[in-house]
Amino acid sequence: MGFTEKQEALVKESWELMKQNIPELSLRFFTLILEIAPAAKKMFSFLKESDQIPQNNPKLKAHAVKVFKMTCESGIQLREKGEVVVADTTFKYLGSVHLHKGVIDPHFEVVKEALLRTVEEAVGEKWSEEMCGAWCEAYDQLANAIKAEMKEET
Ligand code: HEM
Ligand code: ISQ
Repeated sequence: MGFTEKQEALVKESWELMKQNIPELSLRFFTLILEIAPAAKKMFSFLKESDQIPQNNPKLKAHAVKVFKMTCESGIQLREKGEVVVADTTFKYLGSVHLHKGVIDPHFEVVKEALLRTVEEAVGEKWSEEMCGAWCEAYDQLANAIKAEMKEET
């Protein structure tokens, strides 16, 4: 299924709103992931020293932002090129990182749920079924590309 101009506009619009509140949203995103799947804790290096989610960890923030940004970009690429392409990294690398951290397919649903909830909270009353569908589609395509590389390496 292609990504429509409307879907691209919705993803871009919400990302513009989200950008104004990056530190809080990245923390919220990460907190939601661990709330949905507490067992995911041990995979993240940011949490090695303690059980508490670090409130001001630059690496955590940078990674979380990257996930939002990549999902948003994925929507744009889907519209422009009909497929997902990534900038400044490769799916091979991403597949490899996730595989070696012990990520498995069902985890992608956890991150998806957390991502959608973070966007929903961030945009407030602008949230709609259509906006949800747009992020959902962009995320699924991105996740599928990473999952495919993970299988390739096993
Ligand atoms: C690392 C993106 C899904 C767990 C990363 C990195 C990126 C990223 C960009 C940093 C790689 C690096 O430069 O080192 C994404 C995207 C996803 C996704 C775009 C989905 C479309 C997941 C899922 C999990 C997960 C489902 C499992 C809960 C991790 C872990 C790391 C990581 C544990 C290593 C963090 C660390 O300790 O340094 N991810 N990820 N990711 N991701 Fe994901
Ligand atoms: C890495 N991969 C997926 C989601 C993430 C959220 C916060 C920090 C790092 C992440």
